[in-house]
Amino acid sequence: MKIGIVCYPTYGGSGVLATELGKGLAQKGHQVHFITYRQPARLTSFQENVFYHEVSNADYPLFEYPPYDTALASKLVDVVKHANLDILHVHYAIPHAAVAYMAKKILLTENRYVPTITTLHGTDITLVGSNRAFAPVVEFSINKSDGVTAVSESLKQQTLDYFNIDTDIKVIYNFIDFERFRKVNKDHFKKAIAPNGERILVHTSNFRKVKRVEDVIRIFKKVHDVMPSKLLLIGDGPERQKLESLCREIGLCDEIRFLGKQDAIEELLAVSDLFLIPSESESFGLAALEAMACQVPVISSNAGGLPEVNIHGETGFLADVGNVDQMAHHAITILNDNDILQKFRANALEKAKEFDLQRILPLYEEYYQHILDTCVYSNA
Ligand code: GMT
Repeated sequence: MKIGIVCYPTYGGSGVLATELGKGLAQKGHQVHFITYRQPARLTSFQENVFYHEVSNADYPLFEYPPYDTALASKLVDVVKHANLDILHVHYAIPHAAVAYMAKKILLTENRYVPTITTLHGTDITLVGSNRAFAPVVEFSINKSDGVTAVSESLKQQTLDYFNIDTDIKVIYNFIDFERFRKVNKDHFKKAIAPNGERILVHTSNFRKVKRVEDVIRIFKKVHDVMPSKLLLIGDGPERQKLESLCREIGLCDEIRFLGKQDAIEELLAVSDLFLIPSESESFGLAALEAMACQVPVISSNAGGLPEVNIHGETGFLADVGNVDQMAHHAITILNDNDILQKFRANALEKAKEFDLQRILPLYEEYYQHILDTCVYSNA
C-alpha cells in the first residue's frame, strides 16, 4: 500500500506513535509518506520505503497567523496525486482531520478519491477538541473520515460522550517496539545516578499542567522521607520553572534531576525502579507503556485510559487524580521490598507484551484494507 501519514513532528505521544507506525509499515514493504512541517523527531535516519514531504508555509506580512491548514491541504493534494497514495492516515484530529477532508474534496473535483483515516490521540478530544472554539469542526471532520480509530476504550467513550458521532470508532491501542524498549544492563548509569544504591523514580512528559508534575515531586518527597531515593524528570515544557522552584522550596534539589528532552529514554528507564504518571487526563499513557516494557512498574492516576494499561495491584497501582498520599503509599509498598518490586517488574513486562508493535501493526494494516474495501464515495 502507499500510505500518507500526517502528524505533529514533535516528541509528543501522537507524533511518536505516528512515526513509529510509519516506520513499522515501511519495514513490512508499504510505501510510507510523512507529510508535516518538520522532520518528525523519531525519523532520524534513512529507511527504505520512507519518504518525507515538508509543508512550507507562506511568510507574508498580512498573516498574523500563517495559514498552516491551507498549506497542508495543498501539500496533501500534491502528494496524493504525485505519489499516487492509496490512503491518508492523519494523527490528532486538530487540524489534520479537517484538512484531510478539504484535500479529499479538492481531489474529488479531479475524480480522485482518497479515503482518510483519523486517529484520535487524547487531547484532540478531551482538552482541545471539546473546547467550543474547535468542537463543530472536530465533530464534522470525525464524521467525514472514512475510518476513525481511538487509542483506548476510554477515549472512544469520551468521544461518543462529547460529540454526535455517526461513524464507527475502532480502538487500536498504542504499541511498543521491544527491539528498542527493553531492560538492558546499564549499571554504570545506575551508579552515576544513584551511587549509594538509592531507588530511582522517573517521570517523562511534556511538563504541561495536565501531567500534574507537581504531584510527581510531592509523591517523591514522601518516598524520600522514608527511603534513600532519586527522581529523574525527563522532558521539558511550560511548568518547568514552577517545578524547579518547588524542588528548592522542599530542599530536594540534589535528589531531583531535570534531564530535559532525551532521545535514549530507554537507557534511563533501564535503570529506574518506578515510573510516576499522575495525569489529570491521559487517553492511554504511552510513556507508562514504555516504562513497563523496560520492566518498570507504574504508579498512576486512574484517569482516562490509564487503567487499561496499568493494572492495579499487578503492574503498579492506581489512585484518584491528586491523591498524592495514596500514590506515595503505593510507591513505598513497591519499593520497600525487593521481592515485591521484582514481581511488579515481571507483571509490567507481561502486560506490556499485549501492546507489542508486532501485534498492533497488523491491526492497522487490516483496518486500512477494510476501509479501502468498504469506503463509500458518498461520504465526501
Ligand atoms: O501526552 C501528551 O501531552 C501528548 C499527546 C499527544 O497527542 O501528542 O499524547 C496523547 O497521545 C498519546 C499517543 O496516543 C497517548 O499515549 C497519551 O496518553 C495522550 N495524552 C493525553 O491524553 C494527555
